[in-house]
Amino acid sequence: MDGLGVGSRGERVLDEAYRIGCSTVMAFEPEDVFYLTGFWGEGIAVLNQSGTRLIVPQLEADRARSVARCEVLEAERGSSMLDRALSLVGDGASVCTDCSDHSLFERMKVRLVESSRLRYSKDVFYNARRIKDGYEISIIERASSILDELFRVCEYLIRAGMSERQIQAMLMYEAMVRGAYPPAYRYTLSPLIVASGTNSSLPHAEPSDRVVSTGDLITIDLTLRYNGYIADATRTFALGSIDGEREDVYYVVREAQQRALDAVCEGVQCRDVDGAARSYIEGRGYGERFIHSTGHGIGLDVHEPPWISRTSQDTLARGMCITVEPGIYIHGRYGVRIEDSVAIRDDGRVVVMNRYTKDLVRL
Ligand SMILES: [Mn+2]
Repeated sequence: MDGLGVGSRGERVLDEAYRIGCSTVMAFEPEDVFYLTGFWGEGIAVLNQSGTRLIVPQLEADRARSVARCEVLEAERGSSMLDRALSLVGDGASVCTDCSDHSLFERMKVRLVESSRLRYSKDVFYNARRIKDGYEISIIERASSILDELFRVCEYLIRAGMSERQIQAMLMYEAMVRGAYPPAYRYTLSPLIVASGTNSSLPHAEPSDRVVSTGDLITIDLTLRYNGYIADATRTFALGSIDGEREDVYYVVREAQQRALDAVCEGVQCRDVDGAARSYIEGRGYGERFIHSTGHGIGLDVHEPPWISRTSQDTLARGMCITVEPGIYIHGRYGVRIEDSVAIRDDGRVVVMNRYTKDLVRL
């Protein structure tokens, strides 16, 4: 990470903290620690107007010092790390933290001197992180181009007779040699979604031993991390020739996805981007089968604000990176989803970061 960027990211977080009356920030979540320091690992970052300090256990100290763009302090793992972090908090400070561990939060409260206040706020971090700087966008663009390469790999890799698990394993190999990592998303066990045939009717299917065969739709949802940042894209392939019904649904989703992409622009309400996809799908009679929102922000989390949903109160702005991913899921039979990651660059230009074709590709 570039030092300048990390510095201004800290300023963004501190500005958000001031807005809720806090002058010190304590970060525990790896995404937020990374955002503030450039170090991804076990540690606590403390930020106030005198700068950022990172407290790490001894085993991480060398690694932290080699990458972190701030002062690194060592403490014994556990409560002495917390004590060290709290010792950096001045008397009478108002502290906000992303710590969602209740017992840790209570311990902090007890140990802070009486004149200090502690409050939980994940929004301080999310609000800062929702606007990416040029460096962050360039990383996500590079990550997106790796996903495009992997879709090209699918063209020669996927053959009738392979299991979803085999396809996942081979794609993960291809991803990891290109520098991409599993996203460590907690709500799915597997790093990728490879959903074939009936499994493709489940938006978050886990890869199984199901063997792919001619006539299947195969949804490949690639959510991978690269230099800390997430890229997210989905293509639905056909294995051999598929029936007319499946092909029609494919092109309904494709048109809906294009309409939502066309709606993306700074100043636009996120719910209107959702509406562009949803109203088209509803008009084609599949409204009940579009069972999730149109997209979400991406960055250091797989899903983060802004939310591209029917009820979203968010407005698109320069620096945002989002996904656009409508889908149609016919219960117990098949499903189609097409997803691109999109950036609104700091000059206002909308860039669809995935370039891989959205024509129906027959493998
Ligand atoms: Mn997504």
